[in-house]
Amino acid sequence: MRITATALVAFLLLLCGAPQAFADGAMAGADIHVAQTLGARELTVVLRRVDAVPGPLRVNVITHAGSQPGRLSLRLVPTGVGSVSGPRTESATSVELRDRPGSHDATLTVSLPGPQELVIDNTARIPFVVPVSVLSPAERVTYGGFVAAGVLLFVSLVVSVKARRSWLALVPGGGVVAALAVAVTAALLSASTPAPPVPGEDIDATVDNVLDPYSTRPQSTVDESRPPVNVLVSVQDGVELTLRLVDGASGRPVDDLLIHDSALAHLLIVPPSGALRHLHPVRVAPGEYRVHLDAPEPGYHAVSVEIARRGGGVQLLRSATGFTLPGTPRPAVPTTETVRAEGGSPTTITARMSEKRDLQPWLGMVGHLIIVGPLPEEPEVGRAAASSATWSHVHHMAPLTRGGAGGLPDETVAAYGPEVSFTHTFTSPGRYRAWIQAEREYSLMTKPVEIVVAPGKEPR
Ligand SMILES: [Cu+2]
Repeated sequence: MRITATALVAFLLLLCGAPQAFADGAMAGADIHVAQTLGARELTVVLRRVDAVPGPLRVNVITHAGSQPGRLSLRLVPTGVGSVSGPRTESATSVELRDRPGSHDATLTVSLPGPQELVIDNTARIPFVVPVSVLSPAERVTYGGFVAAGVLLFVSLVVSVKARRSWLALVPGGGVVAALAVAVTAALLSASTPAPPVPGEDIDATVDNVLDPYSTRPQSTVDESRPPVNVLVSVQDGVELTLRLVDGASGRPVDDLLIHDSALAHLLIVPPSGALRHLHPVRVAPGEYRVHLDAPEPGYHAVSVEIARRGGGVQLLRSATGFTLPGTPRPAVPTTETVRAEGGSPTTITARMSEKRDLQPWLGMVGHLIIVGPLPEEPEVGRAAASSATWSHVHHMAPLTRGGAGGLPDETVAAYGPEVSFTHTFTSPGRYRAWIQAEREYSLMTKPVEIVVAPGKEPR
């Protein structure tokens, strides 16, 4: 009897502690953060992890300072074709955006796993994949072990009550201990075994924004190289910018973008004044992205788009043409600070962006640094940027740490900074223009900096 009682206590203790042990393996999926410049609003849409299908998909829409209040419609459309079957039910809701910046919650229903699109305001279409929850072999053994231990525990209780010889209870009691040992070992191992492949991933190769952006799934299936992308820029009515991403080899629309650094596409526009615009165009159709330009400047604009293709790594595309809006260009905005650096060796650039630790993560990072240069002698910053040799996007040195549930902290966490620092190696001497970006009180701050790079040793 003593053995069974001890086993019972051990079993209960382990059962309580167990989910923690295999959380990494079993709970496939994490949150997806997507920045969207929708109309005049800059939104961050957070898709929370889906735990069960059919089940709820919680969505947070985070607005920023000065964002227009109003209603936003959300629609979840399953887009998968092929092996995933079931009723293809759309789910729709709307969210009322308040005057004050912050998070707004909505809940949609996922009817079946596989590729989906979240359609916002009938315009922006965010592709992502809800994985079918699959147990890894280690998790299967864990569950099996606990079930076996439970059954044997019951058997040993019955035996010890009914049987005349008490030593008979030792047989199932020993089984309980063995089953528990197997279950616990498997639970401990499951944290280090790779997650199983996500069924449905192969259904539609054009989307891979699985609700698990930090997964350690083997990359061997996606390491084929991708040809470069051409970005075609056009402007309608002087305010609506359309980007067409075209595959350099096939000429077809590029629709295999991954969400990287919390966006499908990071658009950087340098206008004549040099006041950088960092926007996140919405996907309106395969390979087609659109963004609204708020208070556009006249003159020539240099354009760059940062994307990540499935299996193709991050590409910083530069538009060969840029775009020009009619009118007389504004004079350049002076930079507030000049930093000196030496070519060929790593330079650390630090900026104080607040008085206290109240910076909020933006695009999954505390700070962003965009560098353009070396700039030729040219009064219009846009034209100078277009003919400069390098454009770079650098992140704050310390990455954000993941929370207990595996997700990154979102913008509601104002606990970082006040300093942001970046390390970059300049390859050529000359004058660069850089912009340091950080978020505070739901407002994006952009600090223009001049960097003067002296000739140094050649980088190896
Ligand atoms: Cu961006």
